[in-house]
Amino acid sequence: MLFSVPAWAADEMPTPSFPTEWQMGLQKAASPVMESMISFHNLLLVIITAISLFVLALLIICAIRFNERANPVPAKWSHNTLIEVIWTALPVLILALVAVPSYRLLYLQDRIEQADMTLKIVGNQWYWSYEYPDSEITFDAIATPDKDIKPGQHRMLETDNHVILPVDSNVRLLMTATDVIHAWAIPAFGVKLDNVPGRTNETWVRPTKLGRFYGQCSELCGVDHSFMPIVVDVVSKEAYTAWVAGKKAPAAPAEAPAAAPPAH
Ligand SMILES: [Cu+2]
Repeated sequence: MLFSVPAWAADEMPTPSFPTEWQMGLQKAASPVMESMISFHNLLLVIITAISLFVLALLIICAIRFNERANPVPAKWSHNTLIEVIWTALPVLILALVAVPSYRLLYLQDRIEQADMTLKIVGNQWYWSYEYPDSEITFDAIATPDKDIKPGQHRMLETDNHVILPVDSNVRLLMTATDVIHAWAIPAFGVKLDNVPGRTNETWVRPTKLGRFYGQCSELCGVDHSFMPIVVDVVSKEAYTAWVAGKKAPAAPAEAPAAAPPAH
């Protein structure tokens, strides 16, 4: 099977979410799930920072006020009902505070009721196969070897064929594998799910930004695990429809023969 890179998916696509040097925090969100993940992450960061500082303060107070020199005759009392109720109830409240958004996020990621389209993702040692069951499109995506990386491209992250998704559409993601467990992951989408042979896992994404998004196989799957990059081009709905039409009509001009396929 020969597939060309469509003209509008040429090398100059923007990358709204990409790791940068000295980056703090997570990649920029490009889906509602990732936005929720980032706000949950920020909430947790506040809570754990406050707890850590509080415990550190207690330790410092104990070390200064109650060391042998400062406090030669220690008090003998034990038990204090009020403080024991507080240090039991407060952690429970904090855990409840964390649990509510945590479960909400878990169920948000789980599945989408009203999907506009379906993308089936199959992990193989060591490349990805993609199927668009609604449009009967199937192709493989093979990592671009270092020698073929062009200026501006990203080593170990490029593939010969790209996943094309329409912007602002609910995409059901079905994941499976043919050999061992892989995991399809795009940080900007907040998607990371195991591709398990013999079963189908489901999640979803609603890409909210146009551009090119990168991911990698995230389950150690063998010797070429690190050579299973993922490239997703999020395009306008019109461009997506044109791409599907081009794939369906084998003789269409958009289906010009690809350049020499990478040696694999
Ligand atoms: Cu893999």
